[in-house]
Amino acid sequence: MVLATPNPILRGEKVEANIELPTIDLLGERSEVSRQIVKACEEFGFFKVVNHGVPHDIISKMEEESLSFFSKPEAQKQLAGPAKPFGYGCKTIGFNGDMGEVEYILLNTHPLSIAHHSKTISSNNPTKFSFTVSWYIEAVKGLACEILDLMADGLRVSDTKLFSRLIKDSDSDSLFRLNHYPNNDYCSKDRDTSSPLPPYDHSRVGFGEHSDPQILTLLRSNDVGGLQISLDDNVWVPVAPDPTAFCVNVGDVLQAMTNGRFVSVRHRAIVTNSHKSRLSMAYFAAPALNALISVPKEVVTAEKPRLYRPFTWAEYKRTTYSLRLGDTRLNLFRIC
Ligand code: GA4
Repeated sequence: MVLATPNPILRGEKVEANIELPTIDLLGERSEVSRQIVKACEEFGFFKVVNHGVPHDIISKMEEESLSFFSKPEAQKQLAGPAKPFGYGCKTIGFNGDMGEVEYILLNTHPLSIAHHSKTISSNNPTKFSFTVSWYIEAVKGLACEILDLMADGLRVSDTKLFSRLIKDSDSDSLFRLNHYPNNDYCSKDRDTSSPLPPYDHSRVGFGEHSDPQILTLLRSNDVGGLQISLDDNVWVPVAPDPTAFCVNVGDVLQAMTNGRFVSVRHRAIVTNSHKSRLSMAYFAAPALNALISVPKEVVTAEKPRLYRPFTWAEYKRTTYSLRLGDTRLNLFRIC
């Protein structure tokens, strides 16, 4: 990890330019891989996986379908919206007034839900869209399960399938999100183009800072940057884009299930001044609504007593949706 002198940015924020996320090679020796994953989740809450086994073909087909949708005229895209709860959304995020410079498709990963929404997202070939999404989701779900099992191993949890079982449940409430952030050509319409832009303009937030509520997030982005993670208050670390890798992060539920050993870190997406738009595809692995979030005995000790009260995913989700994007929620479930 290389630490650089922080650059002062707007509103007292700092961006640490040269911190690199831990990179985990899934072809490595199993016990070493699980040790590295645990370390990354404790220190960063984020890591990159390479040699992940998700076929390139699946990723590029999903990217193609996404770009073909986002390149449609706005009026046509609106037919697949609003994303309340699922479908196409533009600029508005959630239900409580959050906004960002982003357009997106949000889907529940249940096959019937995908098939239903594909009819409006891709009216000319819904079967193809639905097939591509289902194919992509099956592949990333497999990767998520593999990573969750490695985590359980690394934490010495005897029930090694404890985490992955939650997302394998056919009633799992996992989500899939396609985010499309505007490019520089889009913003140059309203600005003085005579002076060059800095690589990032922090007044242009694509997706504001937040933590992910679920268990685990697997994000694949194209070669345009914008993702930043918050390691300390007001210090933001840009994540260099790597289309060959998946960026994995711990969600709030996994922080609770590991009794705070793993951290669900706040992150955001900034609109970069690239001529190409950023496309990211996020799989949010979640339990079923009625699942009780339990803490394995191995992570509760005399020195580290239980941090959170038991709750169901439905209860946690309800709290999440009653709050704003940037609000912290897991603290509300803490045992004082
Ligand atoms: C953040 C992570 C996922 O994108 C998401 C988001 C959800 C939404 O866009 O509808 C939320 C946000 C996310 C957390 C707080 C609430 C809910 C918007 C919002 C203001 C799909 C999710 O699960 O939680």
